[in-house]
Amino acid sequence: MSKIFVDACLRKPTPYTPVWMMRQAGRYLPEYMAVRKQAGNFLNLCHNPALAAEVTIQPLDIVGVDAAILFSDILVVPNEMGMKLEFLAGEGPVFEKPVKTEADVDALLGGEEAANKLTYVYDTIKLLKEQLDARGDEKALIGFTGAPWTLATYMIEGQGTKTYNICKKMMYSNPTLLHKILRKVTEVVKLYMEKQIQSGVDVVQIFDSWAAAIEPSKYDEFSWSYMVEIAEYLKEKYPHIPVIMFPKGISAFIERGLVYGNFDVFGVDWGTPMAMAKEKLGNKYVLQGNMEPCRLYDKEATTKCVQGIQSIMQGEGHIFNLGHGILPDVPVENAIHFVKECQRVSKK
Ligand code: 1CP
Repeated sequence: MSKIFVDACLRKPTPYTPVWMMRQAGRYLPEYMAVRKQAGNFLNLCHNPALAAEVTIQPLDIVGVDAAILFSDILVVPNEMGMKLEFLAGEGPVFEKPVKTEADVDALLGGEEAANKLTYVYDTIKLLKEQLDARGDEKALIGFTGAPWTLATYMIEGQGTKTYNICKKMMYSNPTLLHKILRKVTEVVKLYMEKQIQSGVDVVQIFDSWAAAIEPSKYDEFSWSYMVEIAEYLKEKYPHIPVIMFPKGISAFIERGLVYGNFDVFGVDWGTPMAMAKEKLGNKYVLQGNMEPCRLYDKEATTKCVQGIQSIMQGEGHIFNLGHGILPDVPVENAIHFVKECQRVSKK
């Protein structure tokens, strides 16, 4: 039996349109909170393969999604390149010493040396593969990375930012230094994704969550070209593994920068009309998305949106998802409702 999610990524026929949710393993689930408490904190949870595997599987059983996404975080990569990282309660990730100079970049571990430090991620994947195979329900496992640009925003700013002023100052006044950072991260990410594939993930997704921070004329240069390079490296070596690209917030220039590249699925954010994405990209890529995550607060609003997306995509070249991550205060029963509705309205 083949996995419905993998089939959909490769545009093969499926009995219904598969569905998963970005950030599906997380704080809206009381079961997740219990395991995080047991781990002590978020990073300990990422470092503990048995517990990370447990929370990866939770949404399969509780919410009924068709694919599991590896439980980890995009920021383990710069962390293992040598940047000390903490997740502060209520504030999010903080790097103790942001990258400011060429010497700071040179001091970071690169390539194999950094990728080899992420053994706890590969161990989690191996454990998950065993557990998913034993279940026999053919749910796929998605591996992931942050895009080099999105990772660089945290490395340069030291934390989440609303203005991106420190990295944009670098973009315009010292682009060579920004490229040096992006190049070093790209080389680690290529090997990191390759090792995730070798450990057993079925599909990989590249999250460019902060794509919209870059002005359209600079997007290719500072983000998309690096993402495409990673995708092409992986597709050349592992053509059977689908690659999903998720550049969030670029609907204004979706067709310009994004009609090339060797990958399989394009993640559509909630600000992009699905009909427009279909018209511009639907012949080339399977589209994933794109319900506005806050619709999950209301079941009727959810059903309406799911029906609307279905009427556009009609079960062809589509994967249901949210247009960004689920928020922590969404009732679990509403998430279950979303998943059931996607599976119901698309049933062939
Ligand atoms: O308190 C907690 O338990 C930590 C909350 C949390 C969780 C559950 C963080 C902190 N990361 C995660 C897990 C996570 N992060 C996953 C797991 C799998 C799943 O989706 O279920 C994934 C794929 C990520 C990816 C991630 N981390 C992204 C890209 C996706 C997106 O949502 O745009 C980003 C930007 C991060 C950074 C991050 N991690 C955590 C926080 C609070 C942040 C900062 C977000 C910000 O700057 O606004």
